[in-house]
Amino acid sequence: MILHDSALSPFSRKCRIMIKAKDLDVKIVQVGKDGDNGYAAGDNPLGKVPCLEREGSLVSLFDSPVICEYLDGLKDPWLPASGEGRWKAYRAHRIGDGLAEAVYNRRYEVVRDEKLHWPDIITRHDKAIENTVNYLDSISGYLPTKWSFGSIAIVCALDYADFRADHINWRKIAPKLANWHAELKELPEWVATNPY
Ligand SMILES: N[C@@H](CCC(=O)N[C@@H](CS)C(=O)NCC(=O)O)C(=O)O
Repeated sequence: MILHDSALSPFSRKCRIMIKAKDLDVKIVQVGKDGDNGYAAGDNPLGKVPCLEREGSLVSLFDSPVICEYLDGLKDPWLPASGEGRWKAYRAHRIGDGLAEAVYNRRYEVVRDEKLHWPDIITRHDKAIENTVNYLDSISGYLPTKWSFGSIAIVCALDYADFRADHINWRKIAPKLANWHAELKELPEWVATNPY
């Protein structure tokens, strides 16, 4: 299998953490931009990374939550098979991805020529980032201090916020979350996949 990847992408990094933590046989290939088509991300018509190319005649998989669920099922699943725990894990993963999306969308607003900035939407993204970090702080006591289906997304989003939205200074808003994050930062997969 091949993961079409871009090192800075928080969505791709979730997959890299999982591949490493589970020691899966997946080749990770860095892809570049393909002009107006987005990334040259293998068989993904959306032109986005990550994209997982599977062997044989099987179709490629995207977006990242689908890839993560597929990879997770290959070995020692982190995602509970059923019950409330499964929904909690999806929810935590989605909170992480939503945070990364807010940072990503903000970034694409502010890299434009300043005359084209839309202040209301920048504020909207900033609010989403702040509110989500605040919320995560309030539940940080329940977050597992190891990799899980939820924690990979949250950690990748927080690191991406450090990189692209450092004006928010999320550790100041969320000191308990910062302590939680500091524990996961020690894990070898964090160190090996950190691109920033
Ligand atoms: N919902 C998608 C988001 C993926 C995404 O937005 N990837 C960005 C890189 S961080 C990308 O490929 N952007 C290229 C583009 O849209 O042109 C997922 O979870 O996989």
